[in-house]
Amino acid sequence: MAINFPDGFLWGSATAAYQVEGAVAEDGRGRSIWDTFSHTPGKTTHGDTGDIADDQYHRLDDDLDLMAALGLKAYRFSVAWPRIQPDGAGRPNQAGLDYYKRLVEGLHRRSITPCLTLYHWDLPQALEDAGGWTIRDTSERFGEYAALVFDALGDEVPMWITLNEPWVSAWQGYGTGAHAPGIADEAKALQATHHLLLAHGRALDAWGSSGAKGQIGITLNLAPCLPASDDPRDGAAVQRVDGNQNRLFLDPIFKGAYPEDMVRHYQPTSDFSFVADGDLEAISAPVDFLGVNYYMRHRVAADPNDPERGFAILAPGEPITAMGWGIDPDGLTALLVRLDADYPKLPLYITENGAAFYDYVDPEGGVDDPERVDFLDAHFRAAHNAIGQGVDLRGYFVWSFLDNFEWSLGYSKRFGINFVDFATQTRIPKASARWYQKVIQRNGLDD
Ligand code: IFM
Repeated sequence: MAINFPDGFLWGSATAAYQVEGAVAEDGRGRSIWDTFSHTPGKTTHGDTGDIADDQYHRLDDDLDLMAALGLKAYRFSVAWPRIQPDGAGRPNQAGLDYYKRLVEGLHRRSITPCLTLYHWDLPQALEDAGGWTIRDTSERFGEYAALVFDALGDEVPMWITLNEPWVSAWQGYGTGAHAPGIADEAKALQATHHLLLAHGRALDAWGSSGAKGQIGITLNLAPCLPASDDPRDGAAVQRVDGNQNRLFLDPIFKGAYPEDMVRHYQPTSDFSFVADGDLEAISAPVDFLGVNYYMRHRVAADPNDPERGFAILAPGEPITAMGWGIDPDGLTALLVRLDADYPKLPLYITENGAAFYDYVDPEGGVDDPERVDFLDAHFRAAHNAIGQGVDLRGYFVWSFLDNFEWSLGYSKRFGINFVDFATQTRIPKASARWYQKVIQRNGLDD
């Protein structure tokens, strides 16, 4: 069926600083936790690092031209905190600010709306050395950093995101240790959860006093959860996964309280004494929109070895992506409709959705990726379905504009709609990029 999106629907694509910029030691940039982590033997696939990545720092104009050729209406990028404050505190590094000014001006010149994320996981190493997200002070430092960026770019950027996927920063960074800084400690993951949320609150405070124009929100990676069976123990396990992945972030932001079942659940690890008076008011200060990153839905079973606290996320059935993630567009509709029902009505954006597949350059020099076209087609339709059910969805950012550094998996996973030959830094628009160009032009999908 042919479908049309609402007028003005914001079609974009996204990247993040450490995944694409490279130039990690240039123009005064300090070290981040991802520099340290990726240079630690055994932490990333093939020992890959973001030292060069897509070299976007040096190829900015070419990449901007590529965005314009694609017809993008918006580009979501992140600012590397260690470019602005190399040690995470104090006066701003002008060369770092200048880079992002150039990026934002380049977008405006091409009529592409800049969407700026303040934090996409690259904490200055100096702040990690002092305790990182496990301590309150980091939230205060983040508020100061945000104020510097608002001051420099507040008039130029219409769309701001405080944090990208705080669940990943807290639970992969401090819970499993699969991400930087590589700590595996549930109590610390809870502290990090709170201090990240408080950092969001401190950025909102700074936003209020900055006089910056535009809209501000936060991006969460949310995953709907289904029980593996009718067994009530599976139902209880679903509540635990939903609680950790979704409500632990949504509830403080939109309801001003941590979910009671989660506070009880984590009682053996933490008494939540890190929550000080006024924190939840700061965290639940109004935002203009919610950014949703959707990749998968979880099927959850009880863990027979730990029926009270445990759970198992089952391996997805076919089809799956190169990440081994299940392809489930209906999960996106379900998620958007649930957000609309359970939380205050406000504009939503899909700030990331996309997929990794095994892309390669064919003998003619092209990259055909029909799986990605099918994936995006199905998810765009799922989003449209949610709009039809009354959800106020305003835009959609495809992850990612370029193949890039996929964190602990290095360059082994390709999410881009543009192929990157990492040896030469050549970009080749994949078939999905050409397809997306038509979607944008048509503001919808054909039969
Ligand atoms: O590459 C990441 C991105 O940085 C955050 N969201 C998920 C993407 C794919 O794993």
